[in-house]
Amino acid sequence: MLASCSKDSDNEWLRMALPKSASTDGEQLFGLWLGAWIAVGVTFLIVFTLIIWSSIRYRRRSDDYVPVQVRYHLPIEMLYTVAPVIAVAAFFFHTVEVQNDITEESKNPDHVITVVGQKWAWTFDYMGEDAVNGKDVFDAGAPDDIADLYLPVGESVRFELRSPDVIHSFWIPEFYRKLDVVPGEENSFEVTPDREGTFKGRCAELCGMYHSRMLFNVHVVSPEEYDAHLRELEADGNVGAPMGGAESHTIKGLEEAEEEAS
Ligand SMILES: [Cu+2]
Repeated sequence: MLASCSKDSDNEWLRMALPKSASTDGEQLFGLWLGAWIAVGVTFLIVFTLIIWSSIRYRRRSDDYVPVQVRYHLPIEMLYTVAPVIAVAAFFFHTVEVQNDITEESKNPDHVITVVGQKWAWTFDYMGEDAVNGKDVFDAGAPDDIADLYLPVGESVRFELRSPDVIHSFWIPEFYRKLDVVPGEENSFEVTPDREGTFKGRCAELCGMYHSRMLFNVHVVSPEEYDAHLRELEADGNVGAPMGGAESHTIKGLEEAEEEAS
């Protein structure tokens, strides 16, 4: 509660702990989130009021008085069987509706970025139309030097998720989206960032010893800055399409730590 008073918190509590959205899916996903909280709140109030009311109204008032014992009350039993089914059906309906909408992928997104999650860092490969002078460029992170993901504001991006080792999960909280990165599977999703800013990305699947170091920075910038960044990557020699930076597989002190642990 106190943390929510901080200037940085930006009234997060008003959004029920969600960060401020940075993608065009935000409104719809937030509607689902808020609707679920309202439904849960209303259900809680009704149930809690009934519990309090009935335990006061029908309490045992003296030692020689036993309240009326009710059993096999068909209407009540019907109610508490049918009501949860209706509630779950409503949640299910709205979830599927929003899910179908946001997981739909366009044939030609403005950008396609291959995201490689490997123990314990991320690599971002900018390919296809984003190639600089015909060459794909990339940004490979390492646990002690996390990668930067650049995205142009207002343009659609498809992330193609790849893992050479174990299951990771690609999560950018401000996009309200995360998806598992599964070895051998080709998971993908699309977003259109709608607000410039710098955000934190994380791995959301406990993937091993240095899972907590699997961070990355997300920079949503103007299309001009985006192009400039890709040219910078090319100038720095980050050219080609590696399936993960080789240095990401080795961590200083890892072998010693593993020996110690075994
Ligand atoms: Cu991971």
